[in-house]
Amino acid sequence: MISKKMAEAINEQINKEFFSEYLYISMQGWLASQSLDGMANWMEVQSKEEHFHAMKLFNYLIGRGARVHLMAIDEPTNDFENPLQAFSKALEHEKLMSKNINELVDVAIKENDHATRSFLQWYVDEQVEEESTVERIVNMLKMVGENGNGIMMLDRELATRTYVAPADASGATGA
Ligand code: OFO
Repeated sequence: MISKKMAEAINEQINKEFFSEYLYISMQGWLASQSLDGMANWMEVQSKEEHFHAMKLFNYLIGRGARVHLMAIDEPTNDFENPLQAFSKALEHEKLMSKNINELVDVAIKENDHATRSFLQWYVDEQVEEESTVERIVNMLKMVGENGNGIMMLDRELATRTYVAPADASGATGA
């Protein structure tokens, strides 16, 4: 049986993952309002990944015999000055999520919960990938600056991203 402290910490992380989903949907909406449909698509896929992250934790808690306690989701930022600002905020957010995951691992270590420690490794690895993917986009946006052609080319590239449910579903439903 999972400890009360560990279950509470995972419940909080579920809320943070749902907030991430919400934040990326808000960025999707703003980018779509700027006719940057490729970037909006990228954010939509990102939001689905966050939904998966939340549900994977949700299913893990249930599998360990704990109760899931869903909490209110905070309102995300809805307006951005430009695509660079939106993606920079996404990068800042992913760095915060990496910190949250590390803190969750710290709880698992303190609670001597090897099963949760092992389960969380997937998130540790996922965060490394997420940070580097968003950082690449931020760097490209910095490179193109105000150049309309460059923005359009990047928008076209980001239109190709598709959502693929991770193979290691651990009982979570993908989308
Ligand atoms: Fe992109 O963060 Fe979830 O874990």
